Amino acid sequence: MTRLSFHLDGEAPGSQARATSFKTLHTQVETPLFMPVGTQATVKGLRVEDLEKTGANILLANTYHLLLRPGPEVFEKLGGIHRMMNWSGSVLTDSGGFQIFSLPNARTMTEEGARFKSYVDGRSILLTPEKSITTQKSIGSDIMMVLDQCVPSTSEHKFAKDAMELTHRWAKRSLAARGNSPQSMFGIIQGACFEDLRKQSADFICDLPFDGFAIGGLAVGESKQEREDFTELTTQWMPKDRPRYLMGVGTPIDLLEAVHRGVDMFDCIIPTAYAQQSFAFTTKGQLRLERQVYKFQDEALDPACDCYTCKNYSRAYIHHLFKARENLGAQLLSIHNLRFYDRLTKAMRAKILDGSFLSFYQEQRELLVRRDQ
Ligand code: PRF
Ligand code: ZN
Repeated sequence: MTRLSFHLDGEAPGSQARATSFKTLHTQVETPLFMPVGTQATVKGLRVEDLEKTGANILLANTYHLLLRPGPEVFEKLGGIHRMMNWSGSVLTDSGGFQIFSLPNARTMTEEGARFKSYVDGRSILLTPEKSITTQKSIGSDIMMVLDQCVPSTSEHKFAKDAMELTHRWAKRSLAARGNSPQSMFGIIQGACFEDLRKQSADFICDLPFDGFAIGGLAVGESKQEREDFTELTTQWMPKDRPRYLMGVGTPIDLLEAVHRGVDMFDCIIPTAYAQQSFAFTTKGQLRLERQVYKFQDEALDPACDCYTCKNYSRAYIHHLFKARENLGAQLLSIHNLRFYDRLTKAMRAKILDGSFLSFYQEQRELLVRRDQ
């Protein structure tokens, strides 16, 4: 059934954490896995060479943005996103469901799809489940996501239920639109912060022949505790024999908590977006390089890190770049942060496989939330 040759490599005693592996059209993937966000078919400021060195395996690109510009015809003409961006790893395309939800301007949702105005040229666009999938086929991603309706976590029951039911009907239409494409497709569970809806959605979506399953509609306004509780609730209703992906999450501590609750895959703008604001994640907590304390510090961001930035540059130099408003500062921090996320997920995998994940989890829970004073 699945196009991914999925394998469950190990489970952690005393935890829901798992190590899994599967194969996309381009790569062999091992989880836990973090996918850097390359919305516009580029991870901001990084060359593919830099990205490869961070250990990234799958990049996330956005159907919504790429549909509006450059458009599916360009991907078709140039032989798909991998060739166009010179990326030999895998690509997962998000469907546009989340972008529609976050649109500042008015959009109208109907049974048919979502209608909105293009931010590129003001044209009115109707994004249907079928249109999202045909666009993802043109882009040529390894993993396609179904079009869903994400609602705020604070939504009322009736509103969340209607959105969830629409998401279910759209999931079926997305599957039908896949045809015999060799690209994989993941379903998305919605249901906001209601236990009955999450259960209904997990049952409905996980009953369909998807290659993997995502938890959507979290990290959209609920507390950290709620997010963790709903993650744990939802994973228990998901099949063990396919990948589980928590969309749009999160900080290093969020990843640790979600892996402990049975999640395999993540994407988030945090490592690259925080880099723009001078934040670096390290094995000893978070640093904010803009701060004066770094002015004379000749050491690496994280002496335990093997990234290009840590091997070649001091905290003092990066501090200077931020003070001088030079782009290189954020680029160097993006490289470091992505390498940090990659090393964290690989460390979790090693600990799951050698049976020591639970003690690693307890130790890292303290370390990951520290900040520079
Ligand atoms: N749906 C889709 N993409 C997403 C989300 C969702 O619910 C989220 C929620 N955190 C992030 N990205 N399609
Ligand atoms: Zn580093």
